[in-house]
Amino acid sequence: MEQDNLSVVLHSQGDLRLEKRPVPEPGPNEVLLQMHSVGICGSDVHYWQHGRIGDFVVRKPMVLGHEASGRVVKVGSAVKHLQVGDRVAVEPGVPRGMDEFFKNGRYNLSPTIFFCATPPDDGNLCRYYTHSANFCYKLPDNVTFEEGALIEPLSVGIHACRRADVTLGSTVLICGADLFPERLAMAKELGADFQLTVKRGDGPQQLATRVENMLGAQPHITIECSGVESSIQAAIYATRSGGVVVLVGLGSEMATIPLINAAVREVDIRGVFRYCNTWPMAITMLASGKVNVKPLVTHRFPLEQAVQAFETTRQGLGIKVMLKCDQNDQNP
Ligand code: 572
Ligand code: ZN
Repeated sequence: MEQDNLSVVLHSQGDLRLEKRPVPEPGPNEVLLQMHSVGICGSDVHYWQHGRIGDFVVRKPMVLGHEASGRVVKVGSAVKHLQVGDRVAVEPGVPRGMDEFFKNGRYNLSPTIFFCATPPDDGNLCRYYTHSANFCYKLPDNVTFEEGALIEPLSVGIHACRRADVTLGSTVLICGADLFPERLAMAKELGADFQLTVKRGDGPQQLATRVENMLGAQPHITIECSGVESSIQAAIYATRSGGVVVLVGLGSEMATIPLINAAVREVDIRGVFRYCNTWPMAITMLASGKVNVKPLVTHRFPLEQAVQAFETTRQGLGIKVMLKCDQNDQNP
């Protein structure tokens, strides 16, 4: 095995380095992965630019990356369901303890969860990475490594839909792609039926009316992905009485929102924290061909050009920037 474990390491705010680290040994319940494709997330760029997200501060060097797929190159002694050569998608959040959240199936809420590239936990933007085998999912032959990496952001969408009780026939408003024409065009290409660009000066109630006029009725559900206060306000006003608003985008700690309007119309406001139990469904969705995430990848860079890739993401160019970690296989 090649011994170079080139890794993308954030030392402190603004100090992103490519450095060689030792190849790790898998523990009994772990697998060693040769990483193949790792997407850059907004949070990776945020840690690079600001050195923190809320209370999570980069205090020691941390490997970035949590949207990942790779190939099993070594299995721990107790691993039963994976073999050397298997292609897998990595679920980056691994619960550490059997607390009440773990026991009731909502392990994403466990306060002690390990999560790739959330300080102090290292991510997987590197050539070789060890991970809990239970949180590595074998990919079918017709699902590419890049689709495997995109299961992570897809999981955020699946979990948001579950939290909102989206079902057949639901009318859903998604707030968040509206200020970037390229993103809006992609949303349309991938299945959005209507789109609305927010105009400067549009108040939240006016926006809600524009949404209703466009759809012919108010949406049952709103998935708010921007975290912007005015967008959360519009989300509440726009949602049909008895409906649900889920908050995916996280903005500032405090927000002024029309809480009484929501209360008297029985509009439920629900939080979303990452995801849990989504990888098996995501794999089924991709393998069936019913969900197409491939067009989301607009840029690819070899791992050696990680800093350029991060700069591309920072500038908001394209949609998903993918890093290609395997020198011998740069395919999708
Ligand atoms: O793909 C998972 C993910 N989660 C994000 C951001 C980007 N990608 N979160 C936003 C930040 N929070 S946090 O609670 N935190 C830093 C742990 O503020 C987690 C979810
Ligand atoms: Zn992310």
